[in-house]
Amino acid sequence: MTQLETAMAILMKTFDTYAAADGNKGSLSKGEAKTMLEKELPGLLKAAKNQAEVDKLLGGLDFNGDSEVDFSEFVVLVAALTCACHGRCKK
Ligand SMILES: [Ca+2]
Ligand SMILES: [Ca+2]
Repeated sequence: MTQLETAMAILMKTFDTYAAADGNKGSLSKGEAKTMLEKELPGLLKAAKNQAEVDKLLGGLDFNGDSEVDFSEFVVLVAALTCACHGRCKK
């Protein structure tokens, strides 16, 4: 596989790993999303100063407001973070 294909496979595997915790593999519940952030994006959580900001971050993930984070919502988060990081790295 190419590097990009590998990156895509890792994204899918990461989502599936955390989404399966409550038996519903199709989406991340709030709790699963929080665990995923703690384990996979600790730097992002550290940047959030308090619980309210963490909640806002988790709420912001759920674009369609169904209280679950599905794969497309997860990918949008990763893409947004990647863009932010890419912009910062270029400067
Ligand atoms: Ca789930
Ligand atoms: Ca959702």
